Amino acid sequence: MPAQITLYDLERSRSQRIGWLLEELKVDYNVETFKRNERQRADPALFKIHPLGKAPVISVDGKIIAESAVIIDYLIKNFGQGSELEAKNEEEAFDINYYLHHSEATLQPCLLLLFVTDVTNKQAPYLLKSVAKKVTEAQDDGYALPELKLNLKYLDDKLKTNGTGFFVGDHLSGADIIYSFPLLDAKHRKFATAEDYPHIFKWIDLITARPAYKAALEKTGKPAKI
Ligand SMILES: N[C@@H](CCC(=O)N[C@@H](CS)C(=O)NCC(=O)O)C(=O)O
Repeated sequence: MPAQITLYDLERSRSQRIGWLLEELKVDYNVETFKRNERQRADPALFKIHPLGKAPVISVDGKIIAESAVIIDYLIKNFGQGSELEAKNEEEAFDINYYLHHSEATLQPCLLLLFVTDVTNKQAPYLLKSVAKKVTEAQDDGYALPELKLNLKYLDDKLKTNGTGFFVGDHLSGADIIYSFPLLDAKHRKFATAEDYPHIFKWIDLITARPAYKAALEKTGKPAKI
């Protein structure tokens, strides 16, 4: 009997990439999409799925799995044998694992900090807006923006050096799946331009043209903008 898989998804979030992976793996799955409130926080109903109330979470035959990097690794190991997504050798497996960690532990926090200062600005009381802007700009310029640029340049160089269009080897891997959220987010929020990061922009064209990527967008809550 095929595995019963449910993707617990949140609108405008990084969980869309798990839908993309499930489409690439050609496995059947259900999607439950949760909403965000006006402060961009997730519907508290997500706490009934996992104690941290975050998305993505998946359930596989009743087993609950959280954290994008763990979910990606688990799905490819369990449903991706012989597929394009499988690591072809130990070196590839090592690189994919590194990128899974880098994306969530180093790149994503820069975007999160910028997201938080943006929400702070939008929600500051009218009379304090200019003060809030000064403080958040100092925060962004002091850490999140330069760190984000450093990481984007690093990844652009990695794509250039690899030379296949993908992050690892000459095929789609978990690295491409995990980076699909932060790199598209950086583009849509105008932190990244094609002039500064040409290889990242070529890679975005490559992944978003894939039929599985488009199919997932029909089923999941879309990321901020497409
Ligand atoms: N490291 C986790 C992060 C999960 C996470 O923070 N998800 C966000 C969506 S992009 C979320 O659920 N936010 C809603 C909230 O915190 O209220 C992962 O990659 O799965």
